[in-house]
Amino acid sequence: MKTFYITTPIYYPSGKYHIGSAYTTCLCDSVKKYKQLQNYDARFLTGNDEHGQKMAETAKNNGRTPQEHVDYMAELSKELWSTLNIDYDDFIRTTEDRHETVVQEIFEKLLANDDIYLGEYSGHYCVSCEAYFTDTQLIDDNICPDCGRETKILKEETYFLRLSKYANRLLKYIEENPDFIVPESRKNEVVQFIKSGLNDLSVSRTAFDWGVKVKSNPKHVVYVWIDALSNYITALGYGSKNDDLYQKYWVNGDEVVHVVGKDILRFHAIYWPIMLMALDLPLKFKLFAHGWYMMKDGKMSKSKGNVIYPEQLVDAYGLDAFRYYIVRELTYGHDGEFTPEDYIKRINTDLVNDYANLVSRTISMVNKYFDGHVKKVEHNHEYKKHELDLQNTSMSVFGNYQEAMDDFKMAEALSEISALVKRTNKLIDDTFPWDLAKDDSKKDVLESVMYHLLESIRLITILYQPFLLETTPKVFAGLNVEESKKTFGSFKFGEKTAYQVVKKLAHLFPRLDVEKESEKIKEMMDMNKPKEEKREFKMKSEIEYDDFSKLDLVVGHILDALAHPNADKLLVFDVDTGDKVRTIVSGIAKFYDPKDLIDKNVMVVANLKPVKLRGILSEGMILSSEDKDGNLKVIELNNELEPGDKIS
Ligand code: ME8
Repeated sequence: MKTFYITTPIYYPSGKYHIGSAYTTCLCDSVKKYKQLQNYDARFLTGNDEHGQKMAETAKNNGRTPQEHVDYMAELSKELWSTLNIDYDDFIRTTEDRHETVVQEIFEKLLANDDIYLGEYSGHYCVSCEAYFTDTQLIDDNICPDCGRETKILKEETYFLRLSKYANRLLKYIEENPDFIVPESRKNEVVQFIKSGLNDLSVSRTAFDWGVKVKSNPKHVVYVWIDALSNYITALGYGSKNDDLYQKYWVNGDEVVHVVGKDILRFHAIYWPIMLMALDLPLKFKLFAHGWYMMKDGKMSKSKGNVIYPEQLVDAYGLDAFRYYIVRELTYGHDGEFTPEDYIKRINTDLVNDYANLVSRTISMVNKYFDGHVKKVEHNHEYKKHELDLQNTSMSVFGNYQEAMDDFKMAEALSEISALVKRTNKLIDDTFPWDLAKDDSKKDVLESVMYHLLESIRLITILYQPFLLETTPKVFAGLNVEESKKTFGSFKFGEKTAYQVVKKLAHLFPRLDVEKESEKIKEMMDMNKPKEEKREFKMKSEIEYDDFSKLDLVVGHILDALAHPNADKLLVFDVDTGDKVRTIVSGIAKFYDPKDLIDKNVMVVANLKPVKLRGILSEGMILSSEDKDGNLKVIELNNELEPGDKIS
């Protein structure tokens, strides 16, 4: 038996998973089921990526320790996958011993081979934004492009992974293995990136400790990517006492596929292969990078109130509708848009009108005309050409479907099945069974037509198995199809020679009212909007009153305000602070028309060391507040206050 190993990315369990994560997971699960139908020994891995500073912060904001948080989220994730009937074989968590000990070994091995070395990361750091910026991003050589504050050069000891050493080998590998990264456009993106020059990658941190400690230097923790990417082999037992699965599915395996979103392409297409090369491990995998589900107003985000959770859709419209829609709507490698209308229309068109309708019409005709029983009849009649056409369509659909599935083109594979459903429905329009039924001499013809409908439904249902997990068993049961006739091997007209259908078919899909149901989905999305969003911010360390009293805060009166002549983000103010009129430069141009601030009383830090911002000396700072989306608003003071009044 050939082996097949498929993986999702390991998800960051920072919050509930939305339909984006569900997309990748459902896609992988459907591919696994498809491969099983092709008689592969298929293994499917998913899991959670539980380390890192952000995870520790999220835990803190939720009043939990990091471990409590990731434990809780692992349970939630597993519950979701169970709701979606995901048949994974293993669920890896990066905080598990089986993973952490091997990551430590991997790190030490790379260190011993000099593929990892200790160095220093130095860059412009903005303390307020907690981020490094490159020279080209900075304003005036040292000003943070985001908040307009001064950055400082920060040096941090860190380990680096040598990427450049392997660049040519990787390029050669990509060239020699044209299917390594698909779609082609993504491959080109990767090749270009490598050719533009690879900088060594920082792979450890000392600023936080929620991660795998470097064994030989425990003040460092392994930074996310070496930790995360290794999951694909640690889950198979690589580096442990029992590495049978690793040997079977990786080293001696036939096919390995990592399915990832476009945003993490580079990590999988460059860092991961280089890690494997450096470890001298076989580079077995193929990479499929998919696009994103977007919303009408851009990315899904809780605060926008445009998030929809898989559980809500499954609850309202059933599992199969969700699993069908989610892999049907994104076309190969591209982004797609989720809209409530499309969701309902897609179910109505493909599943209710075409498939369910075909099945229920056929079963009721077979009951009405043949008391539920028909058999294969060899009969040359006037409608033979339609039947032959249907037979031919089914075989070409089968070929196209497999080709599409092999290339991860789920939407294409499903539209191939839809084409066969439509062609089968057309046989009814071509042959007018209700007329044939009126003529006793046409009984054979009618039976042949009914038989063709049933055989075609059987074939369609075989192809739907990886997607419609609840519906296909119902349809097979309705047609009394035996196990051996549900396989790809039995995909051929005439393989099942007689049918005895049930009197009444179990309920498949209800027809939906597009307007009413779309509204319902919109309401669900609205409900997901946080009622009163808790602000997440990191509290700085406590200060003494003396620290605070070092600030000279005074009332300033804005006399004039202009755009900075050399910087789009900055405004230049003349501010009367009692002692004198100061020039103050502030990074709030994006949020104000300068003239609207003239004559306002504002809060000024008067004893801030003057700094030149794009050629203009700024003698103080005007205080602003920042909302959760990063919008700045100047703190305006009562107009009865006088310039120079002290604030404390
Ligand atoms: O990146 N539509 O985790 P993650 C489709 N831990 N896919 C989406 C999506 C959307 N709207 N939003 C996110 C990580 N994704 C790392 C992976 S693997 C060794 C480490 C996809 O939870 C995204 O593209 O941020 C990515 O493939 C996956 O969800 C996990 O994202």
